[in-house]
Amino acid sequence: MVNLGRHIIVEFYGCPEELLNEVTFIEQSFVDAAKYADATVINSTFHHFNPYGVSGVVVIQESHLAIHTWPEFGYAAIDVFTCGDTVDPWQCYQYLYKALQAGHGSAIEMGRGQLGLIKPELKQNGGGTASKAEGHDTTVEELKFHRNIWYTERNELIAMSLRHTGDVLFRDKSPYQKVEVYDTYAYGKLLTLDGKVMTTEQDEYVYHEMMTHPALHTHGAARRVLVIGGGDGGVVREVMRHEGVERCVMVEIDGMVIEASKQHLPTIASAFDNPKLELHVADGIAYVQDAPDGAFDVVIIDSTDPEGPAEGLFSYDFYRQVHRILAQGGIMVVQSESPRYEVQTFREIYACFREIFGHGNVHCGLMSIPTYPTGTWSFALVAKGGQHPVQDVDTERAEAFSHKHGLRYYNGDMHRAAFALPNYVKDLLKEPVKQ
Ligand code: SPD
Repeated sequence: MVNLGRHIIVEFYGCPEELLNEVTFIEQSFVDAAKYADATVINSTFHHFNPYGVSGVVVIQESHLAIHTWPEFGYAAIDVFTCGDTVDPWQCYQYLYKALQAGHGSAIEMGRGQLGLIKPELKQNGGGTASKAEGHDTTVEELKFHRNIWYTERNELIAMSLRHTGDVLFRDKSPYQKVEVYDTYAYGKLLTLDGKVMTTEQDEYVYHEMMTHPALHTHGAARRVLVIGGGDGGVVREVMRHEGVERCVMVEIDGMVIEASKQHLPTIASAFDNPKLELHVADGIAYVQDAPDGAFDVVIIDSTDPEGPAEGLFSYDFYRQVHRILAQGGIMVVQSESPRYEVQTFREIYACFREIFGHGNVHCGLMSIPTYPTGTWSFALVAKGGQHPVQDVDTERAEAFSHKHGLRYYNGDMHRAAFALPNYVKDLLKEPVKQ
């Protein structure tokens, strides 16, 4: 042996875009490639970057395999580095070439650590494994393989990551979006749509309680509730706690979200069998368009972010229709994004509501959701009839309700506190929106 290690720098072109964007697939392929070459896998760390790209490394007893992908270009940059002469990096190359379905691949090999140039005493080691070179006497049997795989949601400037087991509990593509469920270590099961966090078992209660109870308590006597979206069932579960509600209509465009949630998030999807629920797997925009004037006391819009299937739910025309189908004294609630993440969207949403419902009828509430980017998320409570969520609420009733149902976030104080806005949010809502 003339070198301590062998390093091959690999270029793969023409790989299928979907494969290069699947963090779990890439991680598994890399672990398998290492095993195929008879390497001993120590751990793996892989991140998916929403919307595009995977980065990761598999550390092996004999060094490492690493990758960064550009799915949109079908391109993967890979390097395989092995120490000693037990593992042939070209076997990893061959395995990965097939696994990633590369249309074209190229690689160069570099010998690393030329023995002729290094200290004579190290030369005696003849290369060997990393642990031997460092003088450790750890045996292969004592080493345990740890996977370190991360889901990441990000925009150009901000990212939020959750570590998960690496096993995908659910993955399918509906006509509308990609639906996935992962098992995260810190927040339990995670539902994502088109790669964005929708809900997790451990913090879902914040969102679902706040999307529901402030509106129903401000209204005080809602009998007819319409939920648009909300396919995981969390909002409907909360609506059903209100005994005065006689009819709850839910219109979700994507049946796959409902099915995945029933299967993997049963504590959230727990009210689908409630006889008061009228479930439509249909387009919410069309439903609202066809609904009669004044048909609902409360309308809750639990949508994804304003792109993909939810785009039409963030339009002036849609909210005009919602205004029409609300009874006088009715209330609309909308998840209104984050004042810290996609700030322009946040401001546009509120400007639109003010134009339709009138300035004094539009109220912004804040909630703390650790698994949504930045952790600060908002909901808009919009009244048709002048009710004020703080002045017109019976806080004692809200408090008793919270107690009775064992709620974990909403209570009388949180009802009022949610509408107390920091100055930076007040300023955002004051500024005219640039077109
Ligand atoms: N970026 C997250 C926006 C929240 C969308 N709704 C979540 C659905 C939970 N029922």
